[in-house]
Order: sequence, then structure tokens, then C-alpha cells
Amino acid sequence: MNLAESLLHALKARGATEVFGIPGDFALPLFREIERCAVLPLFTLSHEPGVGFAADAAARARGGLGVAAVTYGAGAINLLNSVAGAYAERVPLVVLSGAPAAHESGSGLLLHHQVKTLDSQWKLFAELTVDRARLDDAQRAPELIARVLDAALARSRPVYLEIPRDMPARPCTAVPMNPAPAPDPERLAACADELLARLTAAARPVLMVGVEVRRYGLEERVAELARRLACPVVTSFMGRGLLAEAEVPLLGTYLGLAGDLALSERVEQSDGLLLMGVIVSDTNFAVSSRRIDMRKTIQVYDGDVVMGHHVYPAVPIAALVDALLERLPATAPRTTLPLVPRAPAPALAGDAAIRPEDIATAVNALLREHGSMPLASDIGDCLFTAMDIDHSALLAPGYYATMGYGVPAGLGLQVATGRRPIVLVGDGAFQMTGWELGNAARCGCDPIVLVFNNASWEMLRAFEPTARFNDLGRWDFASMAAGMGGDGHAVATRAELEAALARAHATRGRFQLIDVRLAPGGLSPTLARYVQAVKRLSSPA
Ligand code: S1T
Ligand code: MG
Repeated sequence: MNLAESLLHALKARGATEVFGIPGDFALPLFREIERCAVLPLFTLSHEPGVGFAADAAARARGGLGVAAVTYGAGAINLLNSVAGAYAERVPLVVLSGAPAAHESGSGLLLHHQVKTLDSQWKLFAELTVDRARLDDAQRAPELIARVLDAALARSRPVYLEIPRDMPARPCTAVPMNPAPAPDPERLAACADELLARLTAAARPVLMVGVEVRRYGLEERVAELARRLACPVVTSFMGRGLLAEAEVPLLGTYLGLAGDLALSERVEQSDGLLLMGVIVSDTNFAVSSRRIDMRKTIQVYDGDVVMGHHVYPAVPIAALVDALLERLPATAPRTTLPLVPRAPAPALAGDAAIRPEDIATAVNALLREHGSMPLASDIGDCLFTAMDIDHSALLAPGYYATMGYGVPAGLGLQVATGRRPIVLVGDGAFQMTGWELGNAARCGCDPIVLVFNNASWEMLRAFEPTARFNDLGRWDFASMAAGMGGDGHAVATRAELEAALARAHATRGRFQLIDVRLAPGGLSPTLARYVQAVKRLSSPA
């Protein structure tokens, strides 16, 4: 076996099911080996940001590692923003970068793709990963690969492997599978006992679930925990879609002043708020009507558990959930709290102009008729509109908030899970990475893509209403679909939207792009409330 093969087996053993990438001369030997040994299928895309987003989405949707393979310099540095988003949103993304061979690095020449020094790229990735290794010694490679890949899974964050181009074909032994270190049993027991004591003492406990619940594959166990705790469950904004297919008394998503005010009140008034895997960020908590006193919450995040002034370090969330389940009788009565209240699907008046909320209504009608579909959303009003779509599995950059995520993420989701997604994307974000749809057929994907075509960076206009720089002009995305191997439908009325969605759902094997011509200036109700709340909370009292 050679180094590339050993690496691919190690990736596969840790949940990877494909590699997304774009080669370059420093990565040709690596790509040659990936294709030759076929341990993991290789999917090439058109631009490295899309490669990173697709690999990120594959990891989020399927669990386990996502893999992005790129060339040195121009390729890897093009990937940085996607890796940054994966770091911020806790995604175990593995970057494989080609690099100059030993004899080239020592040639004394400046090498093409080089930046400041040959280590510049290494230093850039140091800021966006939890571990890194340069595989320039085939003897040491197996232990380095094991350490780095296991760090990605344990910390649920990106890692970086630099592979000089004279190394992929070098003979190499297999990468060991090292057992994850067990948490200190006494600390774990004390932590679980105190946490349950606090919840029992609380008169108004609430469980909020966040991204770590999905990243560590805990949805089923946390659903069981929710049932046994028999307390109300909400998701954070970033956790939207969590437990969507689990049987739990989910009240909905906490959005502070931008969401359901009764639900927000319940969260903000709770005297026992358990934040399970929640990123305590502005996007999750910025528009709370009253600042949640984090000293009264129980925060389980990034390997630590914080309760009041007590900190329990190195308590992995999975171990804690299991310890809590051990302490709670399995026979606890199933709670009768209501499931997520579904917004009534008002009938769409046929010839009226389309507003963002009409898209949610039309998607809800489709999902209620044909069954659930996973969603991949970009940033922009499309993500706020997604809050009005029935609770479905949702991939979105809700915290790092980079544009360009939606379409590549839809491809990554379908490649990794085989499930056909609905992609929600604004016209501005589509201009960035929507063209990856040209690779959909080659990747075996046929997403339904809803372009929120408001001819504007509307989310920015909401804060800068007089600025002209948010004008994008009306692009005719529908007419571009055929050239990329899909079908395009331009719709301007609600009836046209419903008909196009039905037609798109019935058509398989080609991506379906629905170019929704939105009336300028319209915001979804959630984004409108969010903007109001931000303005209110940021204006001097
Ligand atoms: N560039 C990238 C890569 N990501 C970003 N988030 C931004 C810039 C800033 C930005 C937003 S929201 C937004 C921009 C430019 C406009 C999005 O326009 P579009 O996709 O058409 O969606 P909509 O019209 O619904 O707003 C965030 C807030 O920083
Ligand atoms: Mg727009």
C-alpha cells in the first residue's frame, strides 16, 4: 500500500464517503492515486470555494469527515473562506493540499504558487484548523495521519494535511485506529449529577439544542434525553432542523425578538436553560429581548460544561448525554408537550406577486404532499425564509454567514446522502457559486434550486435603504439553466411558483432551477423582525 491509499482508507474508516477537489500540478500525483485506488470516489467541481462548501455539507449531512483536496498555493488559498466557515461552525473538514517535493523546496528557486515563503500556506491554515501535519516522511505518516484525523473528529473542526508531490506513491503502512481517550469517570459523574440537580430544582427548565448535537451524531440520544427530561425543547437559530425527524416535543426555533415571542419568553425566562451544543453567538442570541443571564444557564459546548461558576473541563458531550441517560429512568412518561406547531398553509392567491413568505408556503405545501426533503440554504433572506418552512433537516452557514454556501452544499448533501435537496439561495449568492450546478449531472445530483431573485443584496439594503451599491440588476437565471444541463423556470406569480415547484419535483435526473422574481424591497417576516430588533437594540436608549 502507498501513502495515498493508506490515507484514503483512514479517511473512509472515519466516515468520509467521497473526496471533493480540484487538482493542480503539485497535486497531480495525489489525484492520480485517488483515482487509481478508488477507495473513495472523487468529485471535481469548478472553483475551490465550492469544493470546500460541498465537503463541509457532506460532513454535516452524513456525519464523519468531509474531504477537500486541492493544489498548493492558488488552490488551497482559494479554499480558506470555506475552511474558516467550517471552523466557526464546528465541521470536521479535512484539507488535503499538494505541495512542492523535497528536492523542489530545497532548490533555492522561488516556486510558482509560492506566496511569501514556502511555509506561508501552512501558517494560514494554522489559524483555521485544530491540527496539521506535513506528510514528508512515509515512516511517520501513519501516526501523523491518525493524530490529525482523530483531532478533526474529537474537536469537530477542520484539519490540514500537506502532501509533497513526491510522497503519494511512497510505500506506507496502514494508519492505526486509536481509541478515543475516555473522560475522567469521577468528573463525568459529578458533572452529570450536578446538571440533573440543577434541572430538577428549576421550575421552568428548557432544553436548547445546537450544532454539536448533529456534529457528534447525537440526535437520537438527545431526543431520548428530551423525552426523559420531559421539558420543552427548542433549537438555536443555527440548530434549526435538528431533531426534525425525531419524535420529541419540539416547540420550534429560538430567534429572540425575531421569532415566536411566546417561545422566546419561555427561553429567556427559564431558570434552568440547558444549552446542549449551542454556539453562544450573536446570531443565536443577539436579538434577545432581555439578555439571557449566562451564569444561570448550563452550557455544554466544545468539550467543557459550565454551570454557574463551576466549570467541568474535558467532558465530551456524547459522554455526558450517555451519563444523563443512565441517570434518567427509561420509563419516564412520554411528555405530551405539543410538537412543533405548523404554520397553517394559507392558499396562495394565484396571480399575486411573490413575497419571500410565499416561497415558504409553497415549499410547505410540496413537503406536506410528497414528504420531507433536506434543505441547503445560503445566507440572505432565503435563510430567514427557511424559518417558516416546516421543521426539516437544514444545512446553512447561520453563524459564519458566508455567501456561496447553498448550491455547493446541495451538491455535497446529495452526493453524501443520496437525498435530493431543496436549495434556497439569493441572487447575490448565486452569482458567486451557483455555477457549480453545471457539475450536477456529472455528480449524479438533481437538486431543486429556488433562487430568491430580488435584484439586490436585500439583506444589506435593509440596513442601508438609500444605498445604490446594493442594486444588482435583474439577472435571468432561468435562461442559464439549460446551458448547465438543467431546467429553468422563471416565475413571477404565486400560481406560477406552485406549478413550477410541482413540475420540478416530478422531474428527476436534471437539476431544476426556479428563478423566483420577487417584488423589490420585500423582506420575509423573520428578517423584517430581525432588522427591527437589531435597529432597536443597537440604537441608543
Ligand atoms: N461576501 C460573502 C462571501 N459573504 C457575505 N455574507 C457578504 C459578502 C456580506 C453580505 C451579507 S448578506 C449580503 C452580503 C453581500 C447580501 C446577500 O444578497 P443575496 O444573496 O441576493 O440575498 P438577499 O437579497 O436575500 O439579501 C452578510 C449579512 O454579511
Ligand atoms: Mg438578493
